[in-house]
Amino acid sequence: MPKLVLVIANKNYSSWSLRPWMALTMAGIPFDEKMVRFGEPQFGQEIRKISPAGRVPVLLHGKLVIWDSLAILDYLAEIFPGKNLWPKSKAARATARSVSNEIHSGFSDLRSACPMNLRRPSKVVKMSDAANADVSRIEALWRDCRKTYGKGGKFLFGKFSIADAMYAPIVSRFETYSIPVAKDSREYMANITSTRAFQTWKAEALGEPWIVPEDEVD
Ligand SMILES: N[C@@H](CCC(=O)N[C@@H](CS)C(=O)NCC(=O)O)C(=O)O
Repeated sequence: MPKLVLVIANKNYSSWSLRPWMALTMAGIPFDEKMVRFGEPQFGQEIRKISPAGRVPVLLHGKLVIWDSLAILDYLAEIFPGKNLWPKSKAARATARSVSNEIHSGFSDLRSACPMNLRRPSKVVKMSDAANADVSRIEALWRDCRKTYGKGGKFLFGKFSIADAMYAPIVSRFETYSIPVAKDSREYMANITSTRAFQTWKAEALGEPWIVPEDEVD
């Protein structure tokens, strides 16, 4: 099988890059990574040489170019069926896909109020009602998934799955913007942040010297 190459941007800011990186790392799938840096004048030109969509992440597999974080995760689930990146049972899988698509196409109020910035000292930010409604919905869906499918495991569907990878950037946002959440949400967040994968990503993010002013929220 050709080598997998994951093209990402700055670990401090690139929430969409974190998703496939986290899934690959949690599953122990070997891959190379290549970074195209935000805030550099040549970012657009560089990324367009790799993917016409002009965004990260991108997965390169031989001649195949796969862009979009969820498409990459789906492809990985297909080529590594033994890793069970989606939950095994049909009902759990359908729900995992629903919550993954919900974050993929939604929660824009929360996302724009709180851009991922792992380096940010944990501090409250003023949130709109719409952003607070996003937080409540996320907590409710985490709770439902864990209650229905997650018993006996630390993650939304028990074992780590694509759904957890999709929500890992949200976990980081809840932390860095000191968003008040319920005890069960905090427990789930700790289960994500205590993984070696998340800690490695975060340590590398904190070691990055580059500041992108438009992604910094006071
Ligand atoms: N739906 C895409 C969105 C990717 C995306 O928006 N990536 C951002 C960075 S995290 C990006 O490349 N932004 C560069 C730009 O807008 O020029 C995915 O899930 O991969």
